[in-house]
Order: sequence, then C-alpha cells, then structure tokens
Amino acid sequence: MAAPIRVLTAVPICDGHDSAINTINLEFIRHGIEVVYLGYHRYAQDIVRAAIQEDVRAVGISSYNGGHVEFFVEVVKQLRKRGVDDIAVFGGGGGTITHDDQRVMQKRGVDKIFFAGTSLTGMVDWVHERYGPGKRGSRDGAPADMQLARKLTQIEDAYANGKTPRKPAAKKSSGTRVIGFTGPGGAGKTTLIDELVLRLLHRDDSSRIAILSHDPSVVGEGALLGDRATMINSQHDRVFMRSMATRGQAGGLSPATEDCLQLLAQSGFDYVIIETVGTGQEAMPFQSKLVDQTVLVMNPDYGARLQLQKIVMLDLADIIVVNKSDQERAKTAMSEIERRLQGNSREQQLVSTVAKRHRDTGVDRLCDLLTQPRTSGETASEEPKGRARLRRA
Ligand code: B12
Repeated sequence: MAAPIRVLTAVPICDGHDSAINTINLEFIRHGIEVVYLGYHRYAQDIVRAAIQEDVRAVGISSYNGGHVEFFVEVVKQLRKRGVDDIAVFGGGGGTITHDDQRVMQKRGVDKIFFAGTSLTGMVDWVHERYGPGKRGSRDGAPADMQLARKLTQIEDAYANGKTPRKPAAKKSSGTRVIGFTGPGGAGKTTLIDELVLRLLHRDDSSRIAILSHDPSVVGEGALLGDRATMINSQHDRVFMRSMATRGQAGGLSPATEDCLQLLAQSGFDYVIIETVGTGQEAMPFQSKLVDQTVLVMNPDYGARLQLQKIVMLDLADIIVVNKSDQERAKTAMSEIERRLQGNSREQQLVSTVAKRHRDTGVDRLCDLLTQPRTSGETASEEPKGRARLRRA
C-alpha cells in the first residue's frame, strides 16, 4: 500500500480565520491524506521550517485578512532559498483572493488558489492528482535537518510498503537523552512538552532538541497531526519536530517509531522527546531500549481510586506528572497516586504541574529531574529500588 500523502496546513500571521481550514483538514483526512496542522497566526518562517521538517508534499494556506499575495509568495521564496523546490504551495481565502491576485501569485511560484464555490470533493481530488506518489527532489548534499527529514520519510514509507517492525534496538552510548512521554488524551502532554522545551532551550543556548510526536490513524487512512498547533515554544530553529500517524498500530506508537527514534538518537541532538498518542490503561509504549526516561502525564480527574490499580504505566514510568493541578481534585489525586506508587518498591518521582501557566514551578522541577546528570550506563529499568518519593513543586 502506498504511503498516504502528507500536507501541512496553516493560517497566516494576524489571521484568526481558521474555520475554513478546519473544514478542509477534515475533508482531506476523510480522504486518506495526513494533515500536519500548524494552526492560525503563523509566520512564514514557521510554516517553512515545519514543512521541511515534516517533509510534506505541499503546504496549504488559508488566508482571509489580506496580504495574501505577499504571504504566499514569501513562503515560496523561503522554501526556494533553502533549496526546496519539491514542496508546493497552494490554498484559498474565499472572496478575499481575486483572480488577478491569483495570476500574480502563480507567476511567483504559487501552485493553485481555490476560490469561493469550489466543492470540497474538487479540492480533495486535485490534491490526490497533483501531490500523489511521484518523484521528489533529492536532499543529497542538503543541510543536515533536511536530509534527516527525508530519511524519516523513507523509513515511514518502507513500513507503509510492508516492512515489518524489528525488535527494539539497544541504544549506543551517545550524549543524547531520550525521554518518552505518555498518558491519556487531554492530560496536557503536548503543552507540557512545549513548556519543557522552552526551559531546555533557555538552560543551554546551544542545545538541540528533537520531538517525535504521534497521533492516531488507521491503516491506509488519513490523520490529523495536530500537535504542532499547540506547540508555541517549539517553533524554534534549534528544535526539530516530526509528527507521525500510528498507521494502524495500537499502543501509542507507529510501526516505524523504533527506526525513526534510533535515527534521531544518532543525529546529534541533546534531547529527543517522544510523545505517544493519548493512551489507555493497558498501554506500555516504551519497551524500546532507546528510551532513557519515561514520563506518565495524568489528569487529576481519572475517576475512582480503584482506576489507578489498572494503569500499567504507573508501575513502569520513572516520573509521574499530575498536570492541571489547579483543578479542585488535584490534591486528592496526588495523595492517591502517591499511595499507589508506594507499593511499587522502586524509585519513582511524582510531580505536580500546571503546564498552561507561565513559569510554573512544577514544570521547572520536572525539567530538573529530566536534566540531572546520569550515572554511566544507567537506564530506566536499572534504577535503584526504594520507596516512592513524593515531591510537591
Ligand atoms: C466566518 C468569518 C469570520 C468568523 C471566523 C471564525 C473562524 N474561526 O474562522 C469571525 C466571525 C470570528 C470573523 C472575524 C473577523 N472577520 Co471574518 N469572515 C468570515 C466569513 C463570513 C467566512 C469565511 C469562511 O470561513 N468561509 C468558509 C470557507 C470554507 O469558504 P470560502 O471562504 O468560500 O473558501 C473557499 C476556498 O477559498 C477554499 N479555501 C479557503 N481556504 C483554503 C485553504 C486551502 C488549503 C484550500 C485547499 C482551500 C481553501 O475553501 C472554500 C471552498 O469553497 C468571511 C466572509 C465571506 N463570506 O467569505 C468574513 C471575512 C473573511 N472576515 C472579515 C473580517 C474583516 C473579519 C474581522 C477583522 C472583523 C472584525 N473587525 O473583527 C475579524 C477578524 C478575525 C481574526 N481574528 O482574524 C473580512 C475580511 C476582509 C478582507 N480581507 O478584506 C471578510 C471577507 C468579511 C467582509 N466581507 O468584510 N470572521
């Protein structure tokens, strides 16, 4: 089976009209396209960086507040400046983009503008026809991030074409710290990671961070890869982010994750952060020996205390974060989870955070825990045994 078409969609800076693109995203997904959605109010530079890292086939821009000729053309210009001529730029803006504007935009490299009245089916068919399987430009000799992005695509494509997942590989010693984040949907994993990235970037002004983020999809179907829309601090030149659809695999990760993770772990980043899809009670996503530390992010509102007995990751995670701790139930959650962890007889950390709050001291504490120097050869499973410790930030 051919790999799904991947496109990136966004709304330009100073524009909050996202209803059109949300409708179009859904239609694309329903017709087998993987959509990396960057959100609204986005700079041309952020769109270009994301399109290159995600190695998409095209960028779809929805613009309503004017300045579309300059904005679309700026995106084309920046792509070409970086040597990329195989990522097309297309989009629409209803009646705000005229036919005269379109002619100017096409002359300056924009592929296609859709006008008011075009059917959703018409746009989907056009994307399939125009951006379907075909030859892409080479990334040989391109900057490292561009080569890395293409290699990740090749790995994903190989799995889409029938490669079977291999056994988890052991991590070769390197300076890269690999951190796995998991937890139920809605617990705030993406916001927490974005805040953590902000701190990691500030603590060391030369550090480089990779993020491998997952969203669910069924084999051969489309997917909304929406974590970038939540990430604000991670729109940064020292951050390489890649969004992956699970493409039919249960448990929070994709069949290609292990290989992609291994490649990222060997690509000179200081930190590689991997985020699963929202997971259920039985999920144990980080069997990989490539992951150094695992973080389970929970919502204080998990239901009755008995529910905690059923969450496998409470036994396995190195750090448990109760996010959204400004909620009324947070204190009770912290003490119930603390008691649950005490039965584990291994050292685990419990941290309380409010990731949406700027300068949250809980996120500072989490960052401290994740950046502590490691003893050589230490892995999550080899940690010393002991009673669970509760740390309230
Ligand atoms: C809905 C709407 C709003 C909603 C937005 C809700 C939201 N979250 O998106 C609200 C009420 C919040 C709003 C606010 C404002 N709006 Co308004 N809004 C509209 C409206 C009525 C419809 C736009 C829309 O969603 N269309 C639905 C899409 C699906 O259809 P379409 O536009 O015909 O697009 C077709 C194609 O172009 C294509 N397409 C569109 N985008 C893309 C992208 C890709 C990738 C592809 C493939 C195709 C594609 O899809 C459609 C296929 O048929 C338009 C007027 C209009 N009739 O167009 C004004 C309009 C865009 N708004 C306008 C203005 C001025 C504003 C405000 C500044 C008003 C104010 N003073 O506060 C604010 C700014 C908001 C902001 N933060 O940016 C002006 C813009 C004027 C201009 N640029 O010259 C318009 C044109 C109204 C007008 N005639 O004055 N707005």
